[in-house]
Amino acid sequence: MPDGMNVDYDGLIPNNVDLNADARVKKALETWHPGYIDWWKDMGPEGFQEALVYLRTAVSVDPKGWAKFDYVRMPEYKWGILLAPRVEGRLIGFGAHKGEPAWQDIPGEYRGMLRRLMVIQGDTEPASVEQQRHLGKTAPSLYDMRNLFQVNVEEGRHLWAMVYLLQKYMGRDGREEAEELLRRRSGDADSPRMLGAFNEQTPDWVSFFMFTFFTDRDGKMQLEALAQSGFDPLSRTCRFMLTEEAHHMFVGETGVQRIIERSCEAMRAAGIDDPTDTDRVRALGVIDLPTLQRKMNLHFSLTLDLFGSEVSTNAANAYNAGLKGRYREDKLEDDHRLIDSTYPVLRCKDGAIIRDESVPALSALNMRLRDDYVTDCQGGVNRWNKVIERAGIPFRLTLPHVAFNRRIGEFAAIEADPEGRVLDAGAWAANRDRWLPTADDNLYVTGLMKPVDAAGAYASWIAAPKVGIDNKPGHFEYVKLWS
Ligand code: BYC
Ligand code: FE
Ligand code: FE
Repeated sequence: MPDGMNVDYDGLIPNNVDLNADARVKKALETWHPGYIDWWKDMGPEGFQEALVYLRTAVSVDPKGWAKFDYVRMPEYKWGILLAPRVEGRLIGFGAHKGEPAWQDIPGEYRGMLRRLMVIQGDTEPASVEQQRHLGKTAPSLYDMRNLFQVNVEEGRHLWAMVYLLQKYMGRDGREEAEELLRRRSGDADSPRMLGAFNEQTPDWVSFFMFTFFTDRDGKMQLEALAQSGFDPLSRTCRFMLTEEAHHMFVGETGVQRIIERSCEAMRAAGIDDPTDTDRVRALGVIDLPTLQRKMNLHFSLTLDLFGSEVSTNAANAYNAGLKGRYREDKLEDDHRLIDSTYPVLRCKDGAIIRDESVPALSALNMRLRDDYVTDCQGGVNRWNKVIERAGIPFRLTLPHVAFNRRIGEFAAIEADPEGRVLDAGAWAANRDRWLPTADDNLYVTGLMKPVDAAGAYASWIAAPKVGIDNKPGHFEYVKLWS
């Protein structure tokens, strides 16, 4: 078997990194573990710590069959350290060290940069669990509740993944950062999470599905970029995380799709031709499409901020150092150094949005990753629109312009409408409620969030999934609440 295929599943910390042979790191992780469990009990899914949840646990990194499904109490979930198998002879694929053997240890000069990347990545994982901790109480079905908890335990495992790297490769600094990751709290005034979107609330299930579609997709893009890393343990870690991330994206895309299906079906049954007749649509107990559009505008724009500034020396440095590549760097055909090339960047000049063709490609890497992200999002939106189209409803969801509602980067200082027209403050204030969720929208959506906990039953506003998890039948009890 190639290195890394054997998973030691019997110890306290399942792993395929031979922890037993690494007493120092094993001890550091075992010391960190109780604090993690305390954090999980305090900040993890509220009210469901005793429930038996039908979860998949990674027991192997073999692409065919890495997961085992079983009923587990979440605090007893086996959070393990799993890296994709080592590729013999792997070379650094980009930057100043292109063509050199991938590093198995941290190159001293890049310690600070790597530590920052790992800490930021690690910080988002527990943040999302904190943001979602109240949602179990209003789950629209046991199926959805189980998917929420699956996402939550895997985000917990992603924290473990970064903590392992910090503790193994960053010594004492790494152990301190690992403690800090358990100390910060999403939305806390004194000790918030590091990135903006991870301090926002996820107050209802529409937000949850939008978050897993849009924000977990930033996770996918960033992990893809880090999977290209010349620091091989980071690359292998991210490659395995990406296999889990696929499910998070599935939860988001199908969640929104099932909302759309249900809304369209109810509108048709009631003979409603105008999908913007919000009062009539809401009277049916389903979510009107304009509200979904506003929720989408919010989560898309919040997530775009996670790509950092369009023009960034941090991004250029990380690329040059061989630490963070482009999306699918290994599939791109160019010199992988980007010394003399440029990349077109949307910029804000004298209050107008222009396309600047002269930005050095190295400085434009955040913009490029964001462009790849927008393309990836558009694919999902097109699939949602197919559902609306098939139902014969005259409405289409659209991604707002990248300048809309931004707090980071070129457009932070201006206001723009969803078409990308720059607005003065008065025009923004007068129209904001057409584009972002209103107090009334939130009240309506919150009012729909009534728990449905009979096996096989679904809330009024969401369709049943086409197939069950692990091919289970429709009435399967995904969460045993009273055991
Ligand atoms: N909020 O050069 P700049 C996931 C700071 S999601 C607050 O423009 P850079 C997940 C920045 O730190 C993926 N501050 O940006 C999803 C810097 O400050 P310092 C998470 C921000 O560094 C769902 C200054 O502004 N992983 O996994 O090129 C559920 C100038 O920065 C923000 C990663 O992000 C912000 N939004 O790019 C669970 C990968 N943006 O250092 C999990 C690791 C920027 O000058 N992180 N700043 O004080 C990175 O690659 C980069 O740090 C970023 C920012 C892409 C985030
Ligand atoms: Fe994650
Ligand atoms: Fe995720």
